[in-house]
Amino acid sequence: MNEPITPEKDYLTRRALLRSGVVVGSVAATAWLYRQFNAPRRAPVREVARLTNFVPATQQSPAATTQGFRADEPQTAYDDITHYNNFYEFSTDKEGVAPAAANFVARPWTIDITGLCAKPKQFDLDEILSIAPAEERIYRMRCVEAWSMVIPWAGFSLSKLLEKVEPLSSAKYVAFTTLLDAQRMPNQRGRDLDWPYVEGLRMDEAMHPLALLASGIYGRELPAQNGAPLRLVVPWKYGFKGIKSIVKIELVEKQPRTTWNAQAPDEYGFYANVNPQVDHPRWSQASEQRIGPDGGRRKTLMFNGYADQVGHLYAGMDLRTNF
Ligand SMILES: Nc1nc2c(c(=O)[nH]1)N[C@H]1C(S)=C(S)[C@@H](COP(=O)(O)O)O[C@H]1N2
Ligand SMILES: [Mo]
Repeated sequence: MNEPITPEKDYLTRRALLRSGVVVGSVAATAWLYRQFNAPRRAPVREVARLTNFVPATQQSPAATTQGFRADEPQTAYDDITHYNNFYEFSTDKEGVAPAAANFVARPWTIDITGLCAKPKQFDLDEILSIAPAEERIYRMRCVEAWSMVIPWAGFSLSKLLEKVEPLSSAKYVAFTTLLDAQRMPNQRGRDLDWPYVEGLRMDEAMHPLALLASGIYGRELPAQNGAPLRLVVPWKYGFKGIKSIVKIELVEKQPRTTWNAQAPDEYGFYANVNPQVDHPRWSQASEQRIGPDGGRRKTLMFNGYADQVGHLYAGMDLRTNF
């Protein structure tokens, strides 16, 4: 997202441009279109298992919609969700992430939960997955680069995991860390970011029911490129807050260092709440490109459309300074 990667210019790759119909009619464009349509299809993703304790949105209460758990909008195609990725540990090329992550195996896996809590513990993946059923949660996802998707995640509220370790009242923030293993995440050999990737939330944000610990997409396990085996999804914030492949969660007193904020503090805030009124220094945040053939350009909504659910968390805060 920082130099030399220029998202404003590159956020739609040629294939995404084609799908979104932003192609101008001309002889050259026609020839190019012909080549694109006859190009081999994307490599299929490595098959991932169906989630065993999955609860589809259709089996949930109607209240799920008003609570924000179920966006009533066309869902982005699985093929786009799994081939148009930001996951710099594998590649800085969005369509290069899936092939680079194809051999990543997310088992065995543990998550350490430490810091200001009564019962710190190292959890095995299966132990975490058994805490609660994997509920389908259909969220809008808005990347800071001004593109968006609608993704049917599966998982449960992060609060359910945090409650297990009994946070102390002195815990004001939650800090998350991605796996550091250059053998398995090859682009960690380079210096595109300061590894490992780290993110953080204020305690009340982390405890909000919409903050999701995601283990799946479309009723199946998370593919590696989407953050297997467990990642964070915070639908009212820019996508970079949704840290992938988490190995450590720490309860802390002070606001933790976070990767993109440390990389470019005037471009990526700690809060990173979606806000159409606060532009990125290099591009507008007023609108976004929905990925997919019928995606189109649309206005960006305050808190990504979740203001009714989360607005109160920021009452009295200056959202220009705390961007
Ligand atoms: N560890 C890690 N987590 C990450 C990233 C990353 O590069 N590394 N990219 C972030 C960004 S910028 C976005 S938009 C989302 C993309 O998630 P997706 O590829 O599943 O759509 O993941 C976020 N989480
Ligand atoms: Mo992003």
